[in-house]
Amino acid sequence: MVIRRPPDIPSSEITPEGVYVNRRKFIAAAAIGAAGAALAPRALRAFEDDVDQEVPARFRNMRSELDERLNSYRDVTTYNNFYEFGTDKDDPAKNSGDFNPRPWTVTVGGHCNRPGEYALEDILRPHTMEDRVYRLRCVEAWSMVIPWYGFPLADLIRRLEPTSNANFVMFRTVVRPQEMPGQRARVLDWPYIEGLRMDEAMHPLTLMATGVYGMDLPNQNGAPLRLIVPWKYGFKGIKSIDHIDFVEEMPDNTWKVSNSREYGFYANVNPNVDHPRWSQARERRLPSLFRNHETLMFNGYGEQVAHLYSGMDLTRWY
Ligand SMILES: Nc1nc2c(c(=O)[nH]1)N[C@H]1C(S)=C(S)[C@@H](COP(=O)(O)O)O[C@H]1N2
Ligand SMILES: [Mo]
Repeated sequence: MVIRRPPDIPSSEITPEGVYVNRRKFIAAAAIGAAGAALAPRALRAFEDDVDQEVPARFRNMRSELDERLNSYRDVTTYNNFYEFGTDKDDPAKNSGDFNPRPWTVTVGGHCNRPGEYALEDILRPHTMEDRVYRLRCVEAWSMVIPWYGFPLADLIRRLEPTSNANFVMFRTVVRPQEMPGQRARVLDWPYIEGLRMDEAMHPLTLMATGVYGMDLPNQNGAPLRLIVPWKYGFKGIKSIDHIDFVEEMPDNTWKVSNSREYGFYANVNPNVDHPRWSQARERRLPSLFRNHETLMFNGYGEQVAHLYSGMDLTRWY
């Protein structure tokens, strides 16, 4: 079922390289034209000669609910934010080869009836995996359309039986400086942490992702388990989760701790509230270099989620 290539085997040993690279170049040229290809951002261009992963056929004609085309597997897996592996967009793909997402344990704690240490398999086993095409809108004003693979966080939370004191859920990324070279520097406070209000966590759009394009998550995308909250800026989507805690008070989150003037807890995508240093009105849909898309309120998911914030001043709760 899983077609992912192990990170330690050079791709050239598995894929008929010439065939695939040529096909991909042809597709890219047909889609955006030679001039467009020449303008691809550096981090995407750097992998031009790398071999892409062949993706399952069901993705060939898949579009988002707004009829957007999907970003390529290569875009999704070579242009990343994952500061545990470095701060450049191509660092996570380049520097995550030594990261070992198996075996994996998730420690659950706080206000719930089922705390404990769960093997990843026990977390995943009862759940039915599905494809979910979501826009990912980074606070840095770029975006992609990505077919995640996973299950609703709500289903896991129900199994863990939070008590009435659980107002928020808090997540932590694993700490492994040996395998995560970015953690040897103090760029951020490690571990990376994130949180959701319980109603946000229980919302049916909120996903625990284990894969992308129907295959296991590559390390650079947060293997083996990461959060996706599609109406919020990308930084809420914490990667490589090894702790889940049910808490009473609003928890800290890494980017807010790092700079609370620029980043808040809610981080709802909002074209009307600018970042202090740049506008959030438009976004650059990769691989474009230009802000060629209008940013949509709640990243286009307003009909489903606006009610969660009725009566809240979103310029204050950014
Ligand atoms: N642990 C951890 N999770 C993280 C980050 C990070 O640096 N560390 N970066 C976040 C940011 S800013 C974004 S935009 C998304 C990017 O996810 P992707 O690389 O899978 O597209 O991951 C988020 N999750
Ligand atoms: Mo981001």
